[in-house]
Amino acid sequence: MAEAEIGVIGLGVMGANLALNIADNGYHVAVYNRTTSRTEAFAASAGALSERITACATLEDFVAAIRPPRPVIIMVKAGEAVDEQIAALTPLMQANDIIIDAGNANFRDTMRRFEALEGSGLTFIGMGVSGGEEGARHGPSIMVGGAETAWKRVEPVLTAISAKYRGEPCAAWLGENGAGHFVKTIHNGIEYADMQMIAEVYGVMRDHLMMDAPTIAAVFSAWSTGPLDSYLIDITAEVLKVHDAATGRPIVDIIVDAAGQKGTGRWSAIESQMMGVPATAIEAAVAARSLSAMRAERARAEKAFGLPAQQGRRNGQEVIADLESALLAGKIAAYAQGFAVMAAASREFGWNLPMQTIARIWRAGCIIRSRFLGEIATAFGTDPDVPNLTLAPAFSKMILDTDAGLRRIVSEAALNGLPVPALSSALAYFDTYRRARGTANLIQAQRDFFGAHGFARLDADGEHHGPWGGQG
Ligand code: NBP
Repeated sequence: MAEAEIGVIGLGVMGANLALNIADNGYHVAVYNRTTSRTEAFAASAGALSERITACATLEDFVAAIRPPRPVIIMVKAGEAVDEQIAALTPLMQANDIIIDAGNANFRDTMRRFEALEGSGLTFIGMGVSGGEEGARHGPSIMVGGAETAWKRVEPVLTAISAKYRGEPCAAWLGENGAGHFVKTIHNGIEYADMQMIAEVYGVMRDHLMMDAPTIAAVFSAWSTGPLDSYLIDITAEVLKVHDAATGRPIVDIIVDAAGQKGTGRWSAIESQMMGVPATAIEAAVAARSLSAMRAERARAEKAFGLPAQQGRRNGQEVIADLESALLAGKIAAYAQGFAVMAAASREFGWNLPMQTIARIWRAGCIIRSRFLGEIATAFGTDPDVPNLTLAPAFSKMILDTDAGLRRIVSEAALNGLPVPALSSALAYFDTYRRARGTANLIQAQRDFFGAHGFARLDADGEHHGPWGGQG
């Protein structure tokens, strides 16, 4: 008998926890996984929740177990696996059933899938989910893209399983087709920038102030009660405190310094470039992960060049105070960039993305959750069309209060050869953005010289060419 109200395909880290979360919220859920042994292991470990879980060995049984119209969440590896699942599922489903891709899809794939399913009678939703394993189990942040009518049909279950910020669900419909996956991509891009800037600040404390991991942990713990209060600062303090059982050393000291990446940060950088909206802190963070992965080359380069001589250092407490400011100023620039990219995409794809809602549903459940996002939500509530977060009065004040610290840290790091690519690109972004008269006049002259591209004059309308003496 079909008694499940919803189905989940894919019982990896995210799917399994999402299914348990759904069952925990009183819904009967059918589950299916490509490898049946994983389905069996999942069913065996579900405990009391197993009475609301129907574990299925075949897709046919899975579809038959769900009451029509069926909402089915696909939570498998992004990319081809999703296309394969949709292809296998489509012939088994019927009109009005809803397929929800909840993985980290590239929003361009999501757009393509919307088109492919158009006219099939099936409804498609592209849904970004953030919060990792813990979030999936106890409340993630959920970013939905698709028809608003489709959202309305699944809103009760999605809001039930989502994180709550002071009782408010962190799940929302953000716009048509690829909107949800686009916003999730930018969320991850911002997450890359946040993590990179935290790592840079850690590097200054470790390699310049020569602090050990537990001492650095105490600094992050102290910051977590101030304006930097966030999940990422909390877990940074936590991981820095942990010691390896085998060696007794802080575990961060024995972890290889090569970061992995699955693509969402890179997609954020690519999309920002495609739209001509700079996201320099995100780009720097993606590039830093790529450079981190080049360990053998870096070791060779250190052998070849050595490290720069230290230029002396200021009082440690002063540096630490500046690091806190630097992190906050850098964070403001990174979020300003991420939100500007979303605003541009919203215009390009006609999504009408609700910026305040995005900030609100990121306040809990997701990896970048923070006090800061509450302030962003307030800023967009006051002025939804502010062109750049730094121009919202509260953030203008915040960045003016902190940019001197960022400037001192970037200078000190440069003098001492400490790489702070995300922080320095955030500073360069702010300095470029705040300067009315830039240097692109020279670029325009160069372009006109070699390519007759023309330029605008400050003192006359129209397009002009320079008197380059025919040397262009
Ligand atoms: P896991 O690696 O834990 O699980 C992968 C799942 O994909 C398994 O169920 C696997 O089935 C299934 N799968 C694969 Br791989 N290839 C398949 C195919 N060709 N057909 C059908 N199923 C296939 O991944 P996860 O961490 O749960 O991530 C799932 C999605 O959620 C991804 O898009 C990921 O980017 C996204 N996400 C992850 C996180 C996170 O923190 N982990 C957070 C937010 C979003 P099998 O058992 O048969 O191999």
